[in-house]
Amino acid sequence: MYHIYNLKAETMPVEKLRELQSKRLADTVRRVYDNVPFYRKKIDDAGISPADIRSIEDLNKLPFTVKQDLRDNYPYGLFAVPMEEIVRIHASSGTTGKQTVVGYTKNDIRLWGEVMARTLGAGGITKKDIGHISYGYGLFTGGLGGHIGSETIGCATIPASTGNTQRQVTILQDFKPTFILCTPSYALTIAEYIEDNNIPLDNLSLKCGFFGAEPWTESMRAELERKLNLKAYDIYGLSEIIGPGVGYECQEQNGLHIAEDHFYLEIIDPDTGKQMPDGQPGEIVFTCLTKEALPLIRYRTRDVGYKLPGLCACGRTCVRMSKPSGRTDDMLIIRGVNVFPSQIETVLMEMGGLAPHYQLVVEREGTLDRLTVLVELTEENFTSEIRRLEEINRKIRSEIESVLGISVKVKLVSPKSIERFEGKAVRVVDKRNLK
Ligand code: DLL
Repeated sequence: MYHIYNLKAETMPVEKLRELQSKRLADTVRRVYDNVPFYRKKIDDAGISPADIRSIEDLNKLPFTVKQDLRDNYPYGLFAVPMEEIVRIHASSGTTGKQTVVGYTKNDIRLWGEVMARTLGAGGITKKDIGHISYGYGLFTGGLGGHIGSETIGCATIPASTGNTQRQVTILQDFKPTFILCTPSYALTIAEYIEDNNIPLDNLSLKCGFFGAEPWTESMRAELERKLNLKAYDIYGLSEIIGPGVGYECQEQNGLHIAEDHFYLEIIDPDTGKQMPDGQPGEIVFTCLTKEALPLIRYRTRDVGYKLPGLCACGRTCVRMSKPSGRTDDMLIIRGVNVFPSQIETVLMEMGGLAPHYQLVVEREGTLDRLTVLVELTEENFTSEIRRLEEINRKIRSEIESVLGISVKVKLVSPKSIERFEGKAVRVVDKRNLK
């Protein structure tokens, strides 16, 4: 049996859903036009008026919003309500420039609780469960987002936050949480600690984990499920839209259901802005249909994914999206070839016998880009025998080269030498200084 937190909303007939989205879109556009000078100007410049937006089909008449727009209006310029209505501020720090600042009204916080409760509910969580939240608490939305979902369902909620893996593992053993939330890379660190300290998996009571905030592959899922003896669900979201809770997997583990009564999904060709057909990858774009404080219109996420065709066996009617394969700005262009770190992760994990820790270093030699893949050996295959090491190196190189179609350098490093991350992992070190 599939567990569904909000049966009415999540299984609404598609026609009714479109009606609801249409009404909500028209309301939102009117609201941003009246309250956000930036949107008023953008809509005027596009030669349209809020009255032209009557149905969700009219969405493509509206201009896109990009991250730079948030920066240009830093910190509060895109808020659609007066500051006295704001009850929470979060921010996400990108790799460049100022933080992206986001705000929530009381209703937005309630909405966050609702969509995060749907997310956890989709993994079968009920109020009888105990939740261990190991995303960072703070300006990052992971910790408090997971927290509010768990409390909204009525679970006993442990605000463990990140760090101090030994203490995390003690809590896992003693407090007996039945589900955990953290980044997939931190889940691996926890799994590694458990393995290194010979802690029997029977000491843990975890049924499932909700992993997200960074891209991860199906092979990583298999690894986490095996090492932690749980079901690993992908969860997706971004601060600008609400935080975690935008997309979530159900027990089918086949695509992320989008809470599209609140966040409307489009997949576009990043060059032309045109809609991509189902199944074809492109840039993920969201429109907030009910947010009060920061209702972004056609926000270009720079994440890459595609819509899955057809309905899911679980009965939810909302659209499903693929696991995001990466960000357009994480995508490396090496000698003209597009490379996502996730492609390399898949190769390494499918080869077996390698630690799931890796890093990509990009350098420029003269006019040529060189990609070096640092791969961590496990204790089992760590050896001083040069011939054996060369053999492993050659095998990894040829696998990666056949998938990417470009030559790469592979550097084997000793076990545990690649940095471990408590939050989002840093997979790419780009030393090219492109700007
Ligand atoms: O990472 C919100 C979040 C917290 C999602 C906890 C899931 C769990 P930001 O810090 O604003 O918000 O970063 C958003 O992270 O645009 C993606 O590039 C990436 N991302 C988030 N979830 C996934 C995922 C949070 N499941 C950015 N798969 C997004 C791949 C993800 N990338």
